[in-house]
Amino acid sequence: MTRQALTLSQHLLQMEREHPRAKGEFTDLLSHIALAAKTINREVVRAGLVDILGYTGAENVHGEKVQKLDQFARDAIYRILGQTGQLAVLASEEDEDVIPVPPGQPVGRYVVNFDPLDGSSNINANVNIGTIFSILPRITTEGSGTVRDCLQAGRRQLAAGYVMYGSSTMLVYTTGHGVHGFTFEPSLGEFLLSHPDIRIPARGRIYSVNEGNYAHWTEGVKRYVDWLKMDDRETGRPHSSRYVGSLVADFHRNLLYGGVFLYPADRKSPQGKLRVLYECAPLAMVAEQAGGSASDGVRRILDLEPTSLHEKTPFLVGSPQDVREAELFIQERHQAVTADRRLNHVRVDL
Ligand code: AHM
Ligand code: MG
Repeated sequence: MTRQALTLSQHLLQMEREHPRAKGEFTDLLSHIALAAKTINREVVRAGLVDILGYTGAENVHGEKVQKLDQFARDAIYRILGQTGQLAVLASEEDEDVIPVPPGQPVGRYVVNFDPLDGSSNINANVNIGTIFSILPRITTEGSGTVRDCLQAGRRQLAAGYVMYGSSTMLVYTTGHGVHGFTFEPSLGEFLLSHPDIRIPARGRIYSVNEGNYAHWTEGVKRYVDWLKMDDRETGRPHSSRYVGSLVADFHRNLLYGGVFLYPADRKSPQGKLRVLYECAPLAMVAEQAGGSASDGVRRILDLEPTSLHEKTPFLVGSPQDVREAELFIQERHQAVTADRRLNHVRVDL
């Protein structure tokens, strides 16, 4: 017997019926994100064949070299979402200021913050890369949307998700009703529901961090990672190290298998490397909706109130028990972890 998988559009309509507050216009926005993802995917898979790889020669606002595919992805998202009439304003990791809706388009009620192509240093090696998106309600009431609309705490997101371009291309999203994953079927040109209602394991056996930064870490981070590598069968250590260097790929694997991803603050990058609006807040919403958690070491990522578009934050995300342990080490409260790991939960009784 063959099973008929739901397409993304069918699934979005079903979600609208089950959750009537999920408005049609919002569904329309997600469908257009999927369309942009297909367009970007087409270029990503062709990248090795056509002369599209390599640098444009320009630098983005972070002083990094902009690669052609980054720019293509940014333009595709702007062009396709800009036509929906749903947007008040956009902000992207590649742009210094907010991006107004295209001239002639009506000003809508939603805000999209996005990282067009995350992990772009991996493009030339044919390693997974991704698009990350966050949808917020507009809060200003007059004229075009402004930077205030983009600078909202992550807990106000209406939807968030990512597309991962890899051995197969996947779109994973949440609108606050669980996390759902779709795999792109190239011959149909459709995203098909392959991972309904994803739940992250409460505890994992994987840690993902760039250990090349070890010398720059705080004592708490060093102790945590050293502790994960210790041999202790009773508490399931050592853990395995897995680090792609593409956030979407590292996050996605840990979401399915369980584990923790860290990009902590260090002496070189006192605020960490990853950006609140384009990377951390959307992935934090996905993680929490899947039963996981996300923290800056002390605070919940979704409660951070960003004050500038390109603000960075230390980022711990993944299985809730692992994230809690990492927090305790980072806060130098690791005695609370060691005693209780056997009980399969972390006691915080200091
Ligand atoms: P990017 O937005 O410039 O691509 O940088 C973000 C990427 C993440 O995908 C990844 O987790 C991180 O940078 C890797 O950084 P590092 O090379 O320092 O480990
Ligand atoms: Mg990025």
